[in-house]
Amino acid sequence: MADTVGPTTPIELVEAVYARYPKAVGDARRRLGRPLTFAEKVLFAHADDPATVGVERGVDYADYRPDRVAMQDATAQMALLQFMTAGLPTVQVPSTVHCDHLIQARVGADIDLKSALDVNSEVYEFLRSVSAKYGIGFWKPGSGIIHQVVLEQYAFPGGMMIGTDSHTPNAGGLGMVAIGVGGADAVDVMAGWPFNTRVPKLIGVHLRGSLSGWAAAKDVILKVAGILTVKGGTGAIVEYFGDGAESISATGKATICNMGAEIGATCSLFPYDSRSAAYLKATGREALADLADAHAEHLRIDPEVAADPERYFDRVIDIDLDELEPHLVGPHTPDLDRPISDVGRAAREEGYPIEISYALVGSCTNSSYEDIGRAAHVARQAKAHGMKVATPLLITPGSEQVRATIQRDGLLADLEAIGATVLANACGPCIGQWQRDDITPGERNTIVSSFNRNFPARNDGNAATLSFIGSPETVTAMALTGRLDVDFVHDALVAPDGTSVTLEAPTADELPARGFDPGESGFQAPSSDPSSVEIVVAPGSDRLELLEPFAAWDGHDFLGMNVLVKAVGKCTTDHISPAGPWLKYRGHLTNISGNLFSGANNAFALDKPGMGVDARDGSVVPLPDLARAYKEAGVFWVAIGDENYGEGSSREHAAMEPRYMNGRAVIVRSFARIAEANLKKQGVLALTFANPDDYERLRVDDTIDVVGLAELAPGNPVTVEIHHSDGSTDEISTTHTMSDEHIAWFRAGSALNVLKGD
Ligand code: MIC
Ligand code: SF4
Repeated sequence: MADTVGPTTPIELVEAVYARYPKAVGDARRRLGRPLTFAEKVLFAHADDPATVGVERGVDYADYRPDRVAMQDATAQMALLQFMTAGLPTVQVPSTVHCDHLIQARVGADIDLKSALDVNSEVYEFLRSVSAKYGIGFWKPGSGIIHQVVLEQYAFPGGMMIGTDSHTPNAGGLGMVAIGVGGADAVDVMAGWPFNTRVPKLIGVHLRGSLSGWAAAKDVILKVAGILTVKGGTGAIVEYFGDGAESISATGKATICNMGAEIGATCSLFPYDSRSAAYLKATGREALADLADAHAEHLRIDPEVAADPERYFDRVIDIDLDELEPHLVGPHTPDLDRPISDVGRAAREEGYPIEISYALVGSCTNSSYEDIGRAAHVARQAKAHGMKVATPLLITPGSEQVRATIQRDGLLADLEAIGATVLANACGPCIGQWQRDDITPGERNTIVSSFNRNFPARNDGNAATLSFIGSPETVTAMALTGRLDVDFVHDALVAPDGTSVTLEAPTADELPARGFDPGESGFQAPSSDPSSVEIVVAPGSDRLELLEPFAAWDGHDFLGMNVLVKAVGKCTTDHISPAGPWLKYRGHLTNISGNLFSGANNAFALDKPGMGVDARDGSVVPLPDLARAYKEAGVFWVAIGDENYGEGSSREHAAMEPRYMNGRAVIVRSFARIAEANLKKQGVLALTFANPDDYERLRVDDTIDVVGLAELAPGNPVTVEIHHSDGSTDEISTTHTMSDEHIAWFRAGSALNVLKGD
């Protein structure tokens, strides 16, 4: 397999995929007896067996064969530590590792990258050598953020991939079904097993009209997030169609698909069109564009479905792009959506700090040539009037190719001329790798970014920072005003000489007229002599630790468990296993478990996030310490969650840590898709209250029995007995989504144990 892992997807791989389409699409039409959406065509073309694959949306589990696997450095460590224990000589599907998350943003690109190479050398060397040995392509630090590199090099219309990052769906902008997964799912596929997931529901978004003025691709997804909310896309593929789609560039489409993660969607998808072809050609993939043209009928929705979408989709949303205004979402959640014209009013009413302390442009979501071009157009207008930013503006290019090109074409200079600072091609401030020293911890302040997530503490580790999200041009304009309450679209700004300046709506080339400058290539091919590659995990390292298998289930019900935490409200993966300073322990299960639930708001100790009550003596202690104390005492525990538990990231640490610390069940009102899948993979019971009000029954000093485990079966409820300290007991019913295969994982201790045949 190693010979197919190069710096781009080989045309032969795409030819082989397209060759499967006529039969698979024929099978699908015959079995479903109706025309198809584009997503259905891609799914059938990648079904392990299109003739028998499950078809009932939201019910059946199905096996798919993705064309590629992509992993980023923060999640790849755990994925590859698991893969290593499987004992295989090489990966079975073309796979790549991208070093992007571990680079800290402090001073600027060059210095920050050098310091990252130094600080993370042990981890980079581990990832490099594992990649070299097992036939995996390796993208060095500085080459860019995984999703941009994938879009530029690997994504292709009608393909399917999985990636160990929740924003993997970015590749949907080029017509790929690209799904974010935990590392254990990636391990299955790399080991040659199919990717098993629930047949997704289908939400259709009908785009009419065309994007113009200040409205950007970002505003489409902010609007959709406002409509669907953070859980509205759970278990569904969001498929865009309609004439409006073609008014959006390929990179703009990628922005929309990227942020589909924020509404819980399995992935999002655009059809192949002339804008996709233009992007493929501009990124050196002319032959691929020609091939896609030749198969175009399979790479879009059937016309009958587009004409009568309500009949075929589970839900349809209509958006008229002609009427779309620029939006800003936040704080603290990506679905709190307002048009710019309404932000000032809301800020005053809600008491948000009006002055903006930082503005940030870039990330995997919004750092394309066009994005930076539109932001630079705003900057040029300001410069012409002698204006500078009123608030510091940080720019994170998404890839080395974009950085080299925007530098060559003077766009970075335009932004620097108004005072912007350029950071390394990496995640940086988007993932809490931002060393800010302008505020004190706990200080309430407002930031605006063109990123995708705005959970508390996400960017700077400070839960009191109010983070808002908009398009790159919106963020740049807001950096100029420095305030939340200036409607830069309709109102004039004041230049230093007192003249008033009305900003023109930004325009920019979608693709560089002189072609992309590839910059410094960051790709390293796997070794041609794998046996010579040695993988080093130093004993005693605090960054890397080889994995011990989790113990198999002993056949007994779980009795007398404590309630470690009862999470109130949002409990995202950033609450369960925060990133930022903890990113350095992503390859060391013991050490990273020191952050378990440290951001969670616990009903039993609400004064401060991350605190818990020791059921044995009533003392209030940090949750990670409590979990460890229970583990050391041999006590099993459960975690209780509210709606959309585990929303956000794909990090499987949020499931491995509870498992490692003796958590045996997580019982919630509802799960986010990846979080639930990750728990099942690690052998934790992922249970949902049959009656959501039962959440209220849990008290701090309860003990919990989960009974009838010997009869665990697909579709059967699981009984949970809640024993209160007053001697009373509540017996409640919970549901689960375990298939026979998932139950086998639970019995074996984890999915990995099954893979290894333990
Ligand atoms: C994120 O945006 O939260 C991350 C960091 O990219 C995560 C992955 C991780 O936690 O390593 C994601 O989105 O999956
Ligand atoms: Fe990196 Fe942020 Fe994108 Fe996650 S969302 S991949 S942290 S840039």
